[in-house]
Parts: sequence; C-alpha cells; structure tokens
Amino acid sequence: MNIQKTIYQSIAVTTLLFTSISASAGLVYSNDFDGNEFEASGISSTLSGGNVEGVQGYSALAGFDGNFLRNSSLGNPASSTTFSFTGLGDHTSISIEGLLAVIDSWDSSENSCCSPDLLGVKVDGTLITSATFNNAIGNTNTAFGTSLTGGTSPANTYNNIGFSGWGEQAFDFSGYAPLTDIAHTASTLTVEFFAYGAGWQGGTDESYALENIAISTNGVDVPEPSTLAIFALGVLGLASRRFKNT
Ligand SMILES: [Ca+2]
Ligand SMILES: [Ca+2]
Ligand SMILES: [Ca+2]
Repeated sequence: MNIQKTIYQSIAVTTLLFTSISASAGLVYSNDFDGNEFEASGISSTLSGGNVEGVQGYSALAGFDGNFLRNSSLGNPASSTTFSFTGLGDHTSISIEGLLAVIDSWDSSENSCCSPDLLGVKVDGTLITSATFNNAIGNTNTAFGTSLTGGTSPANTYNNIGFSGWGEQAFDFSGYAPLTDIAHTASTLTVEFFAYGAGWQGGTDESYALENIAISTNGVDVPEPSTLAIFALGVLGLASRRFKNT
C-alpha cells in the first residue's frame, strides 16, 4: 500500500464526512395543499387543524392556486393549525415561509363589539409573533409580510373575493422578520398558527388560511479549522496504523 495514496484517500473521506453534515440544512417541509407535500430525508412530519378547501377568488393573487388550508375554528384561543417535525439535522435557526389569507370580517384590536381578533404564531409553545387585521372594523392592520392586496386600506374597503360577503386580504410572509431566522437547535419542532382574542368569532364570520407553507433550517455550524485539522490527523493516524499492520 502506498502511504501517500492512503493519506489522500483519508483527506477525501474527511471532506466527504463534513459535506454530508452541511447538507442537513435547508428545506425541511413544504406543502401546497394540492397533493404536493415535501419532507426532507430523515424528517417525519404531522399536520393537524384546518380543512383543505378551494382558494375561491384568491386564485387571482400571486401564489394562490387550487386549495389551501383554512382554519375557521371558534373559541379563545381557537384550535390551532399545527405542523410538527422530528428528525431535524444540525441547525441554529428556522424560517417559516408561505402565504396567509385573512378571510372575512376580522375586527382589528380596538374596543368594539367584536374585537380583538388576533393571529398568533408559536414555535415549540412560545409565542413568536401576533397580528391583527381590520377587514371589517377598527384601524389596526398588521403588515404580515408583503400585502397582496395593495397595503393597509381603511376598514371595509377590501375586495370580497370569496367565502362570506366581507372583504379579504392576503400576505406573502416569506422573509417577514418575525418568522425568519428564529433561534432553534432541537431535532424536534412544532409550529402553531392560531386565532385568539375576546372578539374572535371564527366560523363563517372570520377565518384564515395558509398556502404554500415552507419550513427550513438555517445556519449549520461549519467546523472550525482547528477541529477539522484534529479530525483529519485522527483519520491519518488510523490510516498509518493500518499501513504498518499490512
Ligand atoms: Ca394550493
Ligand atoms: Ca371578531
Ligand atoms: Ca368574503
């Protein structure tokens, strides 16, 4: 056996090992609710809460197509739409991307008959962000990412594009700061969307839907050069011992 060849092979194996660790970052899960559900290798996912329904007039807005996952639950808090995962590889944060449909008469957060109406997002049980929308009454309207209906219009001016007679809004929350690079390292993950607030009526009165959900991991630690060198030396040590034994 040629020891120089063995050393080169060992370095190649070391490089391959670190390449495979880095490859665990990236897209974990996506779902367009039209039968295209993606799970990364080694990931197991479960989804609960919500109904797959046609997008109705949302089909005119960029990204909405076929069906989405609508949650029209009653209660305070209303039952959540929950995505749960096991088997996540090494990572330092997660990002949640997708489209949000704000359907019918959300009543914002002012003290009226029917508010506040709030949308919360929890990661592993911790509230990450909350939002409110004024499709019907009130003045507060969260910019939950990029508005797909032209911004924060005054109350009662959104177009009615389906469901009951009230107007709708839509947002693309891909890159929305509160849902981007959320610190997270565990191999399990739970992401919950839920409506809450004393004014939440739910049902056919006010509801929401998710479309084109994508959840990814970010920021895998790259091994420091010193760690890599020690690891490589260890492999070389094994290789040279094997050489001496042959
Ligand atoms: Ca869809
Ligand atoms: Ca309400
Ligand atoms: Ca409507």
